[in-house]
Amino acid sequence: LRWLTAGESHGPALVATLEGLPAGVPITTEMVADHLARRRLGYGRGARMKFERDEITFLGGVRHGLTLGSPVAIMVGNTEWPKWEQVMAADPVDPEILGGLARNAPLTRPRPGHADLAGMQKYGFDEARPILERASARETAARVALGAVARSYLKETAGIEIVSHVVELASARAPYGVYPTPADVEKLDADPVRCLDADASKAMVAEIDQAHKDGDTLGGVVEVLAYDVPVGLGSHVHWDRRLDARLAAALMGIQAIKGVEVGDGFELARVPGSQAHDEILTTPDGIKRATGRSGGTEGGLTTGELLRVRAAMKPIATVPRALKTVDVSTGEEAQAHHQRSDVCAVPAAGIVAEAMVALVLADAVAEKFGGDSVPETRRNVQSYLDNLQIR
Ligand code: EPS
Repeated sequence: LRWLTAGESHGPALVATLEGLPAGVPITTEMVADHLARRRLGYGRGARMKFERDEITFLGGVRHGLTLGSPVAIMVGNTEWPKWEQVMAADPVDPEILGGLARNAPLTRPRPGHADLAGMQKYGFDEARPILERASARETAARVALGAVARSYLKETAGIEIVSHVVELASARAPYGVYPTPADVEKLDADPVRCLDADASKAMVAEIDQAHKDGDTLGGVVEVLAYDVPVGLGSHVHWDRRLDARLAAALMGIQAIKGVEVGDGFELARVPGSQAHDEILTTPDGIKRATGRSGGTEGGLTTGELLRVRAAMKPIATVPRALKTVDVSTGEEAQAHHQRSDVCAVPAAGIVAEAMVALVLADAVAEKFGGDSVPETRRNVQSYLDNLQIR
C-alpha cells in the first residue's frame, strides 16, 4: 500500500490518498464520518472540536459504496475555512489586507514541545504559522479517514477487528491486563475518556478538570488491540519487514507520541525470561499461548494471538499557563504564544492509533495475500490458513 496526506490545519481541506487495495472493499461517506466523529469525542478537547465539522468527499476510487481497485482519494473539508481564507490563501494576498488581520499576526514566541522553533530554524521562517499549520494534529483527521478504508478491508478479507482504549491519563490508570473486545466499542465510545473501567474513567475526568483549572495540559497512554490477526504477517528476515517495527514507526508518527510498547514492552526488560515469554500449549483448538506478554508478535512476525500495542502521548504543547520561551523577533525572554487549546487529546489519540494500526496491518495483509478483488484476497487468506502445516 502507498498512502499520503496533504493539507494544513486551517487550510480549506485535508486530502488523503491510498493506493494498493483491491476492488470490492465496502466504504461509504457514513463509515468514514463515523470514525471522524469518534476522533472528535473525548473529555478535555478544546472549543474548536465543537464548532468545526469534518466534511467528507470521496474524490476517487469508490463507486456505489465499494472500492474500484484504483487509488482512493478522500477530502476532509474544514468548515472553518472562511475565517482563514486570506491568512492561508494559496495565492498571494495584498499585504495591506493581511496586515490588518489579527489572525495573521506573526507567531514569534515558539511553544516548547511543539515543532515551532526547530521548524522555523530548519525551513527558514521568521514565525511559526507555516510550521504549526502542518505539524498540527488536525492532520490526523486525514489518517483516520484512510484508516476507515483500511479497517473495512481487514474485516472483509481476514476478519481482523481493531479496538482501542485509554489505559492511563496522567496519574490515573485502568487496571492492567483488561482488554476490551469489539463488543465493547459502543460502551468505550460512550465513555468520556474511552476507558473501560468506570472508576479509572472517573479518576481520569477528575485529572482533566484539575488540569483545566490549573491552566495545564495532560498526556496519557492508549492501547490498541487487533483481534483475529492471522499468524505470519511481517517477517523475521529484515528489520524493515518486522511487523512490530512497522507498528512502532506508525504509532511514533502520530503527533505528541513519545513512546511505544509492543505487548508488555518495557516491563519485559524487568523480569527474568521464565516470566517474559508466552509458553506454547497444545489445546483442542490447536496450538495456543498460555499468556499474551509478547503482544502477538515474535521475531517481527504475528503469532496469531491478540495483537497489542501501546502508545504514550505527552501533554499538549499549547499550555494555557504558557511556558518560558524566546521571542525570536527581539531575542528577548517571553511567554509562549497561546490562544486556545485542548486540555487533553488522549481519547482522540486512541482513534488515530487505531487508524495507524489498521493501515500497517492492511499493508501487511496486502503484501502477504495480494489479490485484486476482495473475494480473491479472502480466498488467499483462507487457503493459507487451511494449509498451515503446523497448527
Ligand atoms: C492542534 C491545536 C488545536 C486543535 C487541533 C490540533 O487547533 P487550534 O490551534 O486551531 O485551536 O483543535 O486539532 C484539530 C483541529 C483536530 O481536528 O484534531 C495542534 O496544535 O496540534
